[in-house]
Amino acid sequence: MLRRRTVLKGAGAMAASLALPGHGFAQGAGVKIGLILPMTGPFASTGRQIDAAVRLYMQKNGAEVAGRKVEVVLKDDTGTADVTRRLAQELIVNDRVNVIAGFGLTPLAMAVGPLATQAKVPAIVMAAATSSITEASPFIVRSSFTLPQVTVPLAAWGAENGIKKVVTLVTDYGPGIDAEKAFKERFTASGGEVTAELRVPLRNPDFAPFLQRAADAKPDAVFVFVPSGVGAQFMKQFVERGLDKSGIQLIATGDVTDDDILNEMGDVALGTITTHHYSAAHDSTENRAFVEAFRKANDNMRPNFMAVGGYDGMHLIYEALRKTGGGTAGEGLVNAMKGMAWQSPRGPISIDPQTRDIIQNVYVRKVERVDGELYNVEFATIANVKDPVKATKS
Ligand code: VNL
Repeated sequence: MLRRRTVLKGAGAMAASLALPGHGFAQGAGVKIGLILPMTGPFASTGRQIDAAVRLYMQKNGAEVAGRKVEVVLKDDTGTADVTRRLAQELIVNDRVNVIAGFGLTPLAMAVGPLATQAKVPAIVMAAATSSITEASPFIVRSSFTLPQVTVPLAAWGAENGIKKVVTLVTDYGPGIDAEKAFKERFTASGGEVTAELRVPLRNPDFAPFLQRAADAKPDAVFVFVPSGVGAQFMKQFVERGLDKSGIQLIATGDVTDDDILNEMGDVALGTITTHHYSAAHDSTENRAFVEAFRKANDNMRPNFMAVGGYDGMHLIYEALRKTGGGTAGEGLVNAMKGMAWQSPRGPISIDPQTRDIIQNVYVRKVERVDGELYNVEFATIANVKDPVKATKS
Protein backbone atom coordinates (compact mmCIF):
# COMPACT_ATOMS: atom_id res chain seq x y z
CA MET A 1 0.00 0.00 0.00
CA LEU A 2 2.72 2.40 1.06
CA ARG A 3 4.73 1.64 -2.06
CA ARG A 4 1.69 2.13 -4.29
CA ARG A 5 1.06 5.59 -2.80
CA THR A 6 4.67 6.59 -3.37
CA VAL A 7 4.54 5.53 -7.00
CA LEU A 8 1.29 7.40 -7.60
CA LYS A 9 2.67 10.53 -6.00
CA GLY A 10 5.76 10.18 -8.17
CA ALA A 11 3.64 9.85 -11.28
CA GLY A 12 1.79 13.05 -10.39
CA ALA A 13 5.03 14.91 -9.88
CA MET A 14 6.24 13.55 -13.19
CA ALA A 15 3.18 14.79 -15.07
CA ALA A 16 3.63 18.23 -13.48
CA SER A 17 7.30 18.44 -14.36
CA LEU A 18 6.67 17.29 -17.91
CA ALA A 19 4.10 20.06 -18.36
CA LEU A 20 6.75 22.72 -17.76
CA PRO A 21 7.39 24.68 -20.96
CA GLY A 22 10.50 23.90 -22.90
CA HIS A 23 10.98 20.38 -21.61
CA GLY A 24 13.55 18.79 -23.85
CA PHE A 25 13.34 21.40 -26.54
CA ALA A 26 15.69 24.16 -25.44
CA GLN A 27 18.01 24.86 -28.37
CA GLY A 28 21.56 23.79 -27.71
CA ALA A 29 20.61 22.10 -24.45
CA GLY A 30 22.06 18.67 -23.87
CA VAL A 31 20.34 15.34 -24.35
CA LYS A 32 20.38 13.23 -21.19
CA ILE A 33 20.33 9.45 -21.15
CA GLY A 34 19.66 7.69 -17.84
CA LEU A 35 21.57 4.40 -17.96
CA ILE A 36 20.35 1.96 -15.31
CA LEU A 37 22.45 -1.19 -14.90
CA PRO A 38 23.39 -3.81 -12.31
CA MET A 39 26.92 -2.51 -11.57
CA THR A 40 27.13 -4.51 -8.33
CA GLY A 41 25.56 -7.78 -7.17
CA PRO A 42 25.38 -11.16 -8.89
CA PHE A 43 24.79 -9.68 -12.38
CA ALA A 44 27.49 -7.00 -12.28
CA SER A 45 29.24 -8.45 -15.35
CA THR A 46 26.22 -7.40 -17.43
CA GLY A 47 26.48 -3.84 -16.11
CA ARG A 48 30.23 -3.74 -16.66
CA GLN A 49 29.91 -4.95 -20.28
CA ILE A 50 27.10 -2.55 -21.24
CA ASP A 51 28.67 0.45 -19.52
CA ALA A 52 31.94 -0.21 -21.37
CA ALA A 53 30.11 -0.51 -24.71
CA VAL A 54 28.16 2.72 -24.17
CA ARG A 55 31.40 4.56 -23.41
CA LEU A 56 33.08 3.03 -26.47
CA TYR A 57 30.19 4.11 -28.71
CA MET A 58 30.52 7.70 -27.50
CA GLN A 59 34.29 7.63 -27.81
CA LYS A 60 33.98 6.57 -31.45
CA ASN A 61 30.99 8.72 -32.42
CA GLY A 62 31.52 11.79 -30.30
CA ALA A 63 29.49 13.16 -27.39
CA GLU A 64 27.38 15.36 -29.68
CA VAL A 65 24.57 14.52 -32.08
CA ALA A 66 22.30 16.80 -34.14
CA GLY A 67 24.00 19.79 -32.52
CA ARG A 68 23.22 18.62 -28.98
CA LYS A 69 25.60 17.40 -26.34
CA VAL A 70 24.90 13.86 -25.14
CA GLU A 71 25.25 13.15 -21.44
CA VAL A 72 24.91 9.68 -19.88
CA VAL A 73 23.88 9.45 -16.21
CA LEU A 74 24.83 5.97 -14.96
CA LYS A 75 22.95 4.43 -11.99
CA ASP A 76 23.48 1.10 -10.27
CA ASP A 77 20.24 -0.79 -9.54
CA THR A 78 22.14 -3.75 -8.00
CA GLY A 79 19.85 -6.06 -10.01
CA THR A 80 16.80 -5.27 -7.81
CA ALA A 81 13.51 -4.27 -9.49
CA ASP A 82 12.37 -1.86 -6.72
CA VAL A 83 15.64 0.01 -7.08
CA THR A 84 15.35 0.13 -10.88
CA ARG A 85 11.87 1.64 -10.60
CA ARG A 86 12.97 4.26 -8.04
CA LEU A 87 16.04 5.22 -10.08
CA ALA A 88 14.02 5.52 -13.29
CA GLN A 89 11.55 7.78 -11.53
CA GLU A 90 14.31 10.00 -10.07
CA LEU A 91 16.08 10.22 -13.41
CA ILE A 92 12.89 11.25 -15.19
CA VAL A 93 11.55 13.68 -12.60
CA ASN A 94 14.72 15.18 -11.06
CA ASP A 95 17.39 14.77 -13.73
CA ARG A 96 14.86 15.26 -16.54
CA VAL A 97 16.50 12.65 -18.74
CA ASN A 98 15.16 12.31 -22.29
CA VAL A 99 15.75 8.57 -22.60
CA ILE A 100 16.21 5.74 -20.10
CA ALA A 101 18.26 2.69 -21.08
CA GLY A 102 20.00 -0.46 -19.80
CA PHE A 103 17.89 -3.01 -17.85
CA GLY A 104 20.04 -6.06 -17.13
CA LEU A 105 17.29 -8.54 -16.32
CA THR A 106 13.63 -9.06 -17.20
CA PRO A 107 12.09 -8.03 -13.84
CA LEU A 108 14.11 -4.79 -13.99
CA ALA A 109 12.84 -3.96 -17.49
CA MET A 110 9.25 -4.84 -16.53
CA ALA A 111 9.47 -2.49 -13.54
CA VAL A 112 9.94 0.60 -15.74
CA GLY A 113 7.23 -0.10 -18.34
CA PRO A 114 4.46 1.94 -16.62
CA LEU A 115 6.85 4.85 -15.89
CA ALA A 116 7.99 5.02 -19.52
CA THR A 117 4.36 5.09 -20.65
CA GLN A 118 3.25 7.77 -18.16
CA ALA A 119 6.24 10.04 -18.79
CA LYS A 120 6.39 9.30 -22.55
CA VAL A 121 10.11 8.62 -22.22
CA PRO A 122 11.71 6.03 -24.53
CA ALA A 123 13.17 3.03 -22.66
CA ILE A 124 15.88 1.18 -24.57
CA VAL A 125 16.19 -2.41 -23.35
CA MET A 126 19.84 -3.32 -23.95
CA ALA A 127 19.93 -6.69 -22.12
CA ALA A 128 16.70 -8.24 -20.84
CA ALA A 129 15.28 -10.85 -23.21
CA THR A 130 11.85 -12.19 -22.26
CA SER A 131 9.61 -11.93 -25.32
CA SER A 132 6.80 -9.97 -23.64
CA ILE A 133 8.94 -7.04 -22.41
CA THR A 134 8.22 -4.86 -25.46
CA GLU A 135 4.51 -5.22 -24.70
CA ALA A 136 4.96 -3.60 -21.27
CA SER A 137 5.04 -0.12 -22.87
CA PRO A 138 4.75 1.45 -26.34
CA PHE A 139 7.89 3.44 -25.38
CA ILE A 140 10.07 0.32 -25.05
CA VAL A 141 12.46 -0.47 -27.92
CA ARG A 142 14.82 -3.46 -27.64
CA SER A 143 18.41 -3.75 -28.88
CA SER A 144 19.23 -7.10 -27.24
CA PHE A 145 17.35 -10.26 -28.31
CA THR A 146 14.59 -12.60 -27.19
CA LEU A 147 15.02 -16.11 -25.85
CA PRO A 148 12.49 -17.66 -28.27
CA GLN A 149 14.33 -15.94 -31.15
CA VAL A 150 17.62 -17.69 -30.35
CA THR A 151 16.15 -20.96 -29.01
CA VAL A 152 13.92 -22.04 -31.92
CA PRO A 153 16.93 -22.40 -34.30
CA LEU A 154 18.67 -24.65 -31.74
CA ALA A 155 15.63 -26.93 -31.40
CA ALA A 156 15.56 -27.19 -35.20
CA TRP A 157 19.30 -27.93 -35.33
CA GLY A 158 18.96 -30.65 -32.66
CA ALA A 159 16.07 -32.36 -34.45
CA GLU A 160 18.03 -32.32 -37.72
CA ASN A 161 21.17 -33.70 -36.10
CA GLY A 162 20.10 -36.95 -34.57
CA ILE A 163 18.97 -35.73 -31.14
CA LYS A 164 15.72 -37.45 -30.16
CA LYS A 165 15.35 -37.14 -26.38
CA VAL A 166 16.11 -33.95 -24.47
CA VAL A 167 15.93 -32.80 -20.87
CA THR A 168 15.54 -29.01 -20.57
CA LEU A 169 17.18 -27.16 -17.67
CA VAL A 170 16.49 -23.43 -17.37
CA THR A 171 16.62 -20.64 -14.81
CA ASP A 172 13.16 -20.27 -13.31
CA TYR A 173 11.95 -16.85 -14.49
CA GLY A 174 10.80 -15.05 -17.67
CA PRO A 175 13.61 -15.79 -20.14
CA GLY A 176 14.11 -19.36 -18.90
CA ILE A 177 10.43 -20.17 -19.21
CA ASP A 178 10.39 -18.57 -22.68
CA ALA A 179 13.37 -20.76 -23.67
CA GLU A 180 11.82 -23.93 -22.23
CA LYS A 181 8.54 -23.37 -24.10
CA ALA A 182 10.16 -22.37 -27.39
CA PHE A 183 12.50 -25.36 -27.32
CA LYS A 184 9.77 -27.87 -26.57
CA GLU A 185 7.36 -26.50 -29.17
CA ARG A 186 9.88 -26.52 -32.03
CA PHE A 187 11.59 -29.77 -31.02
CA THR A 188 8.40 -31.82 -30.60
CA ALA A 189 7.04 -30.40 -33.88
CA SER A 190 9.96 -32.24 -35.54
CA GLY A 191 9.22 -35.49 -33.72
CA GLY A 192 11.62 -34.97 -30.81
CA GLU A 193 10.70 -35.68 -27.21
CA VAL A 194 11.32 -33.58 -24.09
CA THR A 195 11.44 -36.11 -21.26
CA ALA A 196 11.86 -33.71 -18.32
CA GLU A 197 11.65 -29.94 -17.81
CA LEU A 198 13.81 -28.74 -14.92
CA ARG A 199 13.80 -25.20 -13.49
CA VAL A 200 16.61 -23.86 -11.30
CA PRO A 201 16.14 -20.82 -8.99
CA LEU A 202 17.48 -17.44 -10.17
CA ARG A 203 19.03 -16.52 -6.82
CA ASN A 204 21.94 -18.64 -5.51
CA PRO A 205 21.38 -21.57 -7.87
CA ASP A 206 22.68 -25.04 -6.98
CA PHE A 207 22.68 -27.09 -10.17
CA ALA A 208 23.76 -30.39 -8.61
CA PRO A 209 20.34 -31.94 -7.82
CA PHE A 210 18.99 -30.91 -11.23
CA LEU A 211 22.03 -32.25 -13.06
CA GLN A 212 21.60 -35.55 -11.19
CA ARG A 213 18.01 -35.80 -12.40
CA ALA A 214 19.10 -34.91 -15.93
CA ALA A 215 21.78 -37.65 -15.85
CA ASP A 216 19.32 -40.23 -14.49
CA ALA A 217 16.89 -39.53 -17.37
CA LYS A 218 19.64 -40.53 -19.88
CA PRO A 219 18.57 -38.19 -22.70
CA ASP A 220 20.57 -37.66 -25.92
CA ALA A 221 21.10 -34.04 -24.91
CA VAL A 222 20.48 -31.50 -22.16
CA PHE A 223 19.23 -28.12 -23.35
CA VAL A 224 20.29 -25.29 -21.01
CA PHE A 225 19.53 -21.61 -20.47
CA VAL A 226 21.10 -19.68 -17.59
CA PRO A 227 21.56 -15.88 -17.57
CA SER A 228 24.82 -14.19 -18.49
CA GLY A 229 27.55 -14.74 -15.88
CA VAL A 230 26.09 -17.94 -14.42
CA GLY A 231 27.42 -20.31 -17.11
CA ALA A 232 30.81 -20.83 -15.41
CA GLN A 233 29.22 -22.19 -12.26
CA PHE A 234 26.86 -24.35 -14.30
CA MET A 235 29.77 -25.82 -16.26
CA LYS A 236 31.75 -26.53 -13.09
CA GLN A 237 28.86 -28.51 -11.59
CA PHE A 238 28.25 -30.23 -14.95
CA VAL A 239 31.78 -31.66 -14.67
CA GLU A 240 31.53 -32.42 -10.93
CA ARG A 241 28.43 -34.55 -11.63
CA GLY A 242 30.34 -36.34 -14.40
CA LEU A 243 27.95 -35.26 -17.15
CA ASP A 244 30.85 -34.35 -19.43
CA LYS A 245 31.75 -38.07 -19.53
CA SER A 246 28.18 -39.41 -19.67
CA GLY A 247 27.72 -39.22 -23.45
CA ILE A 248 24.90 -36.71 -22.94
CA GLN A 249 25.39 -33.80 -25.32
CA LEU A 250 25.22 -30.26 -23.99
CA ILE A 251 23.28 -27.82 -26.16
CA ALA A 252 22.47 -24.30 -24.96
CA THR A 253 21.68 -20.72 -25.78
CA GLY A 254 24.77 -18.55 -26.06
CA ASP A 255 24.01 -17.09 -22.63
CA VAL A 256 25.70 -20.19 -21.17
CA THR A 257 28.94 -19.93 -23.17
CA ASP A 258 28.98 -16.16 -22.64
CA ASP A 259 32.15 -14.60 -24.13
CA ASP A 260 32.78 -12.80 -20.82
CA ILE A 261 33.46 -16.09 -18.99
CA LEU A 262 34.00 -18.71 -21.71
CA ASN A 263 37.78 -18.77 -21.33
CA GLU A 264 37.53 -19.55 -17.59
CA MET A 265 35.44 -22.65 -18.31
CA GLY A 266 38.35 -24.57 -19.78
CA ASP A 267 38.35 -27.55 -22.13
CA VAL A 268 35.11 -28.99 -20.75
CA ALA A 269 33.28 -26.34 -22.80
CA LEU A 270 34.85 -27.56 -26.07
CA GLY A 271 32.32 -28.87 -28.55
CA THR A 272 29.28 -27.29 -26.88
CA ILE A 273 26.72 -26.34 -29.53
CA THR A 274 24.87 -23.10 -28.95
CA THR A 275 22.73 -20.63 -30.87
CA HIS A 276 22.89 -16.88 -30.34
CA HIS A 277 22.97 -13.50 -32.05
CA TYR A 278 26.51 -12.49 -31.12
CA SER A 279 29.96 -14.05 -30.85
CA ALA A 280 33.19 -12.14 -30.28
CA ALA A 281 34.50 -14.45 -33.03
CA HIS A 282 31.92 -13.19 -35.57
CA ASP A 283 33.83 -12.79 -38.80
CA SER A 284 33.19 -9.30 -40.17
CA THR A 285 35.04 -6.01 -40.57
CA GLU A 286 32.65 -4.25 -38.15
CA ASN A 287 33.14 -6.89 -35.48
CA ARG A 288 36.91 -7.10 -35.73
CA ALA A 289 37.07 -3.32 -35.26
CA PHE A 290 34.56 -3.48 -32.38
CA VAL A 291 36.38 -6.26 -30.50
CA GLU A 292 39.76 -4.61 -30.94
CA ALA A 293 38.58 -1.18 -29.77
CA PHE A 294 36.62 -2.70 -26.87
CA ARG A 295 39.63 -4.70 -25.66
CA LYS A 296 41.90 -1.70 -26.01
CA ALA A 297 39.64 0.58 -23.96
CA ASN A 298 38.90 -2.03 -21.27
CA ASP A 299 42.10 -3.72 -20.16
CA ASN A 300 41.75 -6.48 -22.79
CA MET A 301 38.20 -7.46 -21.72
CA ARG A 302 36.38 -9.45 -24.42
CA PRO A 303 32.96 -8.02 -25.38
CA ASN A 304 29.97 -10.34 -24.97
CA PHE A 305 26.38 -10.19 -26.25
CA MET A 306 25.48 -7.69 -23.52
CA ALA A 307 28.12 -5.29 -24.83
CA VAL A 308 26.75 -5.44 -28.37
CA GLY A 309 23.23 -4.78 -27.01
CA GLY A 310 24.54 -1.63 -25.31
CA TYR A 311 26.50 -0.51 -28.35
CA ASP A 312 23.55 -0.92 -30.70
CA GLY A 313 21.20 0.68 -28.17
CA MET A 314 23.36 3.82 -28.32
CA HIS A 315 23.28 3.69 -32.13
CA LEU A 316 19.46 3.64 -31.95
CA ILE A 317 19.41 6.72 -29.70
CA TYR A 318 21.98 8.65 -31.77
CA GLU A 319 20.33 7.91 -35.12
CA ALA A 320 16.85 8.66 -33.80
CA LEU A 321 18.10 12.05 -32.58
CA ARG A 322 19.62 12.69 -35.99
CA LYS A 323 16.28 11.90 -37.65
CA THR A 324 14.32 14.22 -35.34
CA GLY A 325 16.89 16.98 -35.81
CA GLY A 326 17.69 16.83 -32.11
CA GLY A 327 14.04 16.74 -31.00
CA THR A 328 13.59 14.71 -27.82
CA ALA A 329 9.81 14.24 -27.66
CA GLY A 330 9.35 10.58 -26.72
CA GLU A 331 6.89 9.64 -29.46
CA GLY A 332 9.08 11.25 -32.11
CA LEU A 333 12.13 9.33 -30.97
CA VAL A 334 10.32 5.98 -30.80
CA ASN A 335 8.81 6.57 -34.26
CA ALA A 336 12.28 7.35 -35.61
CA MET A 337 13.56 4.05 -34.20
CA LYS A 338 10.81 1.96 -35.82
CA GLY A 339 12.11 0.27 -38.95
CA MET A 340 15.68 1.50 -38.43
CA ALA A 341 18.21 -0.88 -40.03
CA TRP A 342 22.01 -0.98 -39.83
CA GLN A 343 25.16 -3.09 -39.75
CA SER A 344 25.99 -4.05 -36.17
CA PRO A 345 29.13 -5.88 -35.04
CA ARG A 346 26.77 -8.90 -34.79
CA GLY A 347 25.65 -8.60 -38.45
CA PRO A 348 22.68 -6.86 -40.14
CA ILE A 349 19.91 -5.83 -37.71
CA SER A 350 16.70 -3.79 -37.74
CA ILE A 351 13.86 -2.74 -35.45
CA ASP A 352 10.51 -4.33 -36.28
CA PRO A 353 8.16 -1.31 -36.73
CA GLN A 354 5.19 -3.35 -35.45
CA THR A 355 6.70 -4.74 -32.25
CA ARG A 356 9.69 -2.43 -31.56
CA ASP A 357 11.71 -5.60 -31.11
CA ILE A 358 14.95 -6.49 -32.85
CA ILE A 359 15.19 -8.57 -36.04
CA GLN A 360 18.58 -10.22 -36.46
CA ASN A 361 20.57 -13.20 -37.65
CA VAL A 362 20.87 -16.17 -35.31
CA TYR A 363 24.05 -18.20 -35.61
CA VAL A 364 24.73 -21.84 -34.77
CA ARG A 365 28.13 -22.07 -33.05
CA LYS A 366 30.52 -24.57 -31.58
CA VAL A 367 33.04 -23.89 -28.80
CA GLU A 368 36.53 -24.26 -30.27
CA ARG A 369 40.05 -23.27 -29.32
CA VAL A 370 41.33 -20.48 -31.57
CA ASP A 371 44.82 -19.00 -31.03
CA GLY A 372 44.89 -20.48 -27.53
CA GLU A 373 41.52 -19.06 -26.45
CA LEU A 374 38.02 -20.55 -26.34
CA TYR A 375 35.50 -19.01 -28.74
CA ASN A 376 31.98 -19.63 -30.00
CA VAL A 377 32.80 -20.29 -33.65
CA GLU A 378 29.80 -19.68 -35.92
CA PHE A 379 29.15 -22.34 -38.58
CA ALA A 380 25.59 -21.68 -39.78
CA THR A 381 23.36 -18.61 -40.07
CA ILE A 382 19.58 -18.28 -39.89
CA ALA A 383 18.96 -14.87 -41.41
CA ASN A 384 16.65 -12.08 -40.18
CA VAL A 385 14.89 -13.89 -37.35
CA LYS A 386 11.93 -12.12 -35.71
CA ASP A 387 10.80 -12.91 -32.20
CA PRO A 388 8.68 -15.99 -33.00
CA VAL A 389 6.20 -15.43 -30.15
CA LYS A 390 5.07 -12.00 -31.37
CA ALA A 391 5.36 -13.08 -35.02
CA THR A 392 2.72 -15.76 -34.32
CA LYS A 393 0.42 -13.37 -32.47
CA SER A 394 0.33 -10.59 -35.06
C1 VNL B 1 18.07 -12.11 -19.17
C2 VNL B 1 18.10 -12.88 -20.33
C3 VNL B 1 19.25 -11.87 -18.45
C4 VNL B 1 19.31 -13.41 -20.77
C5 VNL B 1 20.45 -12.41 -18.91
O1 VNL B 1 21.63 -12.22 -18.28
C6 VNL B 1 20.46 -13.20 -20.06
C7 VNL B 1 16.79 -11.56 -18.67
C8 VNL B 1 21.75 -11.41 -17.13
O2 VNL B 1 15.91 -11.27 -19.49
O3 VNL B 1 16.67 -11.42 -17.42
O4 VNL B 1 21.63 -13.74 -20.47
